[in-house]
Amino acid sequence: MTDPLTPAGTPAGGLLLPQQNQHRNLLDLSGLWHFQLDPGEEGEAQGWSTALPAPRPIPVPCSWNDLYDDARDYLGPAWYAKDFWVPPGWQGQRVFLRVGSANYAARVWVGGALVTEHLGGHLPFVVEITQELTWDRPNTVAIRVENLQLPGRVPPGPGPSGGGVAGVLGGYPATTYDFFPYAGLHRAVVLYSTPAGYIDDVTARTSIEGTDGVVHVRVKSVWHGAGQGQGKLRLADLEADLSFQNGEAAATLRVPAARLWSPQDPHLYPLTVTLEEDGRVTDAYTLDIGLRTVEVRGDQLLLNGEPVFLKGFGKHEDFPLSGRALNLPMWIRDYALLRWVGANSYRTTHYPYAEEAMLLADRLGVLVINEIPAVGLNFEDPQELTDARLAQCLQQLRELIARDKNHPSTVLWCVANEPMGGPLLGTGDPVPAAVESGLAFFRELYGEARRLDPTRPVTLVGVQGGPLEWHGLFDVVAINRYYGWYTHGGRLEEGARAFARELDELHAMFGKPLMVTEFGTDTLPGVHATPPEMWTEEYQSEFLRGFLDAAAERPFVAGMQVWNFADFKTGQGTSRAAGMNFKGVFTRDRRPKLAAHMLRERWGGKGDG
Ligand code: BDP
Repeated sequence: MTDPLTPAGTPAGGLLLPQQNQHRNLLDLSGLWHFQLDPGEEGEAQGWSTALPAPRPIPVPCSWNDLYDDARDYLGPAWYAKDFWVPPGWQGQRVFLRVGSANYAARVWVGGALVTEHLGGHLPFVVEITQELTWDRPNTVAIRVENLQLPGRVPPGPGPSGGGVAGVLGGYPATTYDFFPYAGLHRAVVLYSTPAGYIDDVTARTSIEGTDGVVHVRVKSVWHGAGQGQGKLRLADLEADLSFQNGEAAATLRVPAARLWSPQDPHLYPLTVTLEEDGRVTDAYTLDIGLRTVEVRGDQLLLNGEPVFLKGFGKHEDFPLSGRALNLPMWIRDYALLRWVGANSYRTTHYPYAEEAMLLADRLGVLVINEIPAVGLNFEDPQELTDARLAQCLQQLRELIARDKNHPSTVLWCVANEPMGGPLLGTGDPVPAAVESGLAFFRELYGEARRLDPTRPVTLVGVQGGPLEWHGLFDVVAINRYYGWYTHGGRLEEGARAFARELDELHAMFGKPLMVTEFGTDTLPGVHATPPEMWTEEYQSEFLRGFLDAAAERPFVAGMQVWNFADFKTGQGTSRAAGMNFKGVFTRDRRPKLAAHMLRERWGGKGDG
């Protein structure tokens, strides 16, 4: 019998965030690396994996695009290299290299030997490098990263049918999505060590029985011996024994009078897993978990059994100079502003965000819709492209769930943003063959998400005027709507009425909770008009107000997320002034527009930011 907690097809090893404790070590290789563009694709043949011939300095993590003029629109291969010593105290342990995010395709060499490859720009990958290391001189790590927009990738490059919203908008560099194709090593590259037998993965699932919080924990370990062994789980003053068979063990803890995790009280319990040999602890791993449940009942979304409403935004990992890379000052400021404006949620549009962002969301009580990078899918493209994209989507979904399954803040998985199956925005009917192809594709993704994680609802975000059939497969209906902007321009009231009408139609059609995961208007800061005109601060504010009013009268609407939290960089094109999407309610440097003040009043924002 297949255990649903350890399904086939998950990444070979676990993706636990590395940590330092008395049994394991951690060395962050962030800092200055050597960097070289490789437009002639000669690096592999020329042995750049051992030394770069003409390197320039680059920080890791960082996108390469905003740093050097010739790198701005460059998407081909580029090389990163760094020398490092392994601390002598690590000898006798197993040593791993973990890359937090290499966008999009990566090949990694240690000491000139190719050790791993990875596809997909926003999820970590790990390789053991114990055998490749030297201890008496520095080691060299070289990583080749490229971000070509190829049609078989996810997100796809433009296929024969063009693609996505950006395909309609045009733009340079050509993408199928409406954000800048930042590239490079976007998160930390770390070395970590473990004992020979180590904890490889932990899955903690929580439920509520009366006032008890129940935590079911499954642990995967890698043993140097026969795959048997002992261990323990600890949570507060509770303890349970783990007895491993073939490297796996499970136990359940029951927390009486549990303090449940919620945005109002984001209480976390530290859960510690240990391995033991002859009564001696040989490895330990601690993670903070939240006791909470999420479920869909009828047309309601429930957190801990009570209806919950998501107020918030779609966002981007986007900031000048650092591009899409982990930028902790940005995250700390963004969480402060989410609180200031009274939001309790965001969606990781349109790719998984940094692990640090997820940890902060757990700690601060922010509800996250966690999305794979499936943006710009077009089901009018040939089936072989669809098949290649499905394989990539499945891999990224597995990696995302492996990485983020223990975060209480993740309340929904999202498997795609605005897939297309024909004309957009009501300009024509969906194409039946594309709709069919999408149905098969999404049935598979939905099934995989539920198989890997039966504890969270799953959604798909639909585009205005796109096929509605696909929503029927999912637990929550999520839609992006721009009545009053891309349609009904300049006519706010008419737009809000069309929006309200569609909400009622979708509710009648599906009877499921409905979320509006994008609505917004481009808004130039400092530009005003009364009566409101498109692109002004008044227009944005009134547009958002109209949508919020319509949703407030409809109890089946479980969330309203404004597009976007902040202005962000896009490619260049006629509808993106200065290469920017201006739909932020904050500017790119996080100053509030009029709409931010309106939202704060409406959402009861607290604090001084
Ligand atoms: C939606 C997309 C989003 C775009 C937004 C817009 O999901 O990525 O940035 O429209 O046009 O279609 O601003």
